[in-house]
Amino acid sequence: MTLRLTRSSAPAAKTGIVHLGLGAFFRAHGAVYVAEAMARSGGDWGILGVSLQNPTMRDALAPQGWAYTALELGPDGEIARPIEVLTGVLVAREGAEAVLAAMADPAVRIVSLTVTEKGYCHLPATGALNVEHADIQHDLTNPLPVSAPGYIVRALQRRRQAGLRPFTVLSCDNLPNNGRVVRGVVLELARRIDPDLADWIVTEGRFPATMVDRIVPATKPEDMARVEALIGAHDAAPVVHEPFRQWVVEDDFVDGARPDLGAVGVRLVRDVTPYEHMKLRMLNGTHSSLAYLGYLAEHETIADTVADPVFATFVKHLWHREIIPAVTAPPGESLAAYADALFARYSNPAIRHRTWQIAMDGSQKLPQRLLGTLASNLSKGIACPGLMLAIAAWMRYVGGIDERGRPIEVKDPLAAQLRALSDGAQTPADRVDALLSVRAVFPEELAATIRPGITGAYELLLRLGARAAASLMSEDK
Ligand code: CS2
Repeated sequence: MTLRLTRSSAPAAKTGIVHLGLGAFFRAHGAVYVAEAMARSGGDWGILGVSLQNPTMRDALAPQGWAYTALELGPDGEIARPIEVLTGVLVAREGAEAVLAAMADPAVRIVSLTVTEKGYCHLPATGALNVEHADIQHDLTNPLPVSAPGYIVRALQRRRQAGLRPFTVLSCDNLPNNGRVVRGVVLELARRIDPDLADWIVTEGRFPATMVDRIVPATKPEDMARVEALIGAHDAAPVVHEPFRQWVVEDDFVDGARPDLGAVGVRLVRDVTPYEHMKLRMLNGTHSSLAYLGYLAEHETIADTVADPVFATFVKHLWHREIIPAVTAPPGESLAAYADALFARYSNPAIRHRTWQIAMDGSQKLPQRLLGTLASNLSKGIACPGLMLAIAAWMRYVGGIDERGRPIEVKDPLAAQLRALSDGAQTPADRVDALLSVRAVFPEELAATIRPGITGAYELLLRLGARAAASLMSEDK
């Protein structure tokens, strides 16, 4: 019988960070940086994880003393590293009081989050709090919250009442200006609960924006078997990731309190915007485009998709003709070199990142990944056939039937609405119109401008299929 992974020693550091949304990405990215920063420079920055929905992570990690393995998968080899930075995991649905108490602990100076785009309960098209959201409605009147913004507001309320300093709120999700988005939803919710609290957050609170990057596919059974073979023990919750990582953080923390992130390669800057534009538009924009088109063309992973010469050409054209013109390079970066590096990362055959996984939650991702680029180009008169095709592929995908007539399991908070709109339309053009009318995704003016282009791309997809349509788009004209 294989032994269970155990922690090498009791946690040395006390909890200084509470992390909301303890998924694979944060455990393979932020948690690793924080562990390294403490190993390098000390400090009490142990991380208490919070699972907002279900107990799976807590139950997997508890018997191993909160330790887990991060398995780096490079094209030419693998490295397994033990990560021992977690001090515990709480499950919010089982006990909101314990989570709020932890967030209100004076030793906690940072609350970080990876709750995915939809966890901010905002309207993706504008960034404003979605006050109609059922969780926000709940949190407005109930002191024990269910949403991430609700936890932050109620915990800040407790800290203010106790005469404590606020914690820094550190969003690590792929949102444009994630600091401003989380600040906006927190302030709006706080204002409706207690205007004085909102004023205090305005003056004392800090919400640095970040750009996070590392490809971390969902852990699969074969990854668990690989880890077990490598470390000689059973780890119930390992993470797998590519070698590359990047973290750019605005250096704006309450009282300057943070781990020594600069010592371990985190870039601390005054303004993260150029990095975040580059990453969201060049990486996440092409990731989503390849996910919808690749899925429809029956490619299981991103690596499989870019191994297909049609999509390799398509994605390169997308970068050079349609995305780079809409990106301002951060100081010292070459966008062409960044695109080449992305292509190499996507081609890493050891990383099995499913197109289906990336296709998830498209309604929350499209605005910052594709629509901003499109709007910027159209205002400059730059044609965008590739981006139009990617959006048309999303429309085809959320219709719920693949190119061979089989059902697609569409995961999206708007899945039911999108499906109903798609099913209710009589013609392909009506279907495009119906989907373009979803204001949470498409601003009115942009919808009107892109309507002819998207309709053409959608009809092309129906006629030729994703692969041939992508091939046509990439022909040199
Ligand atoms: C991906 C991202 O799942 C997705 O939507 O595009 O998770 C991507 O892998 C990361 O942002 C890379 O840093």
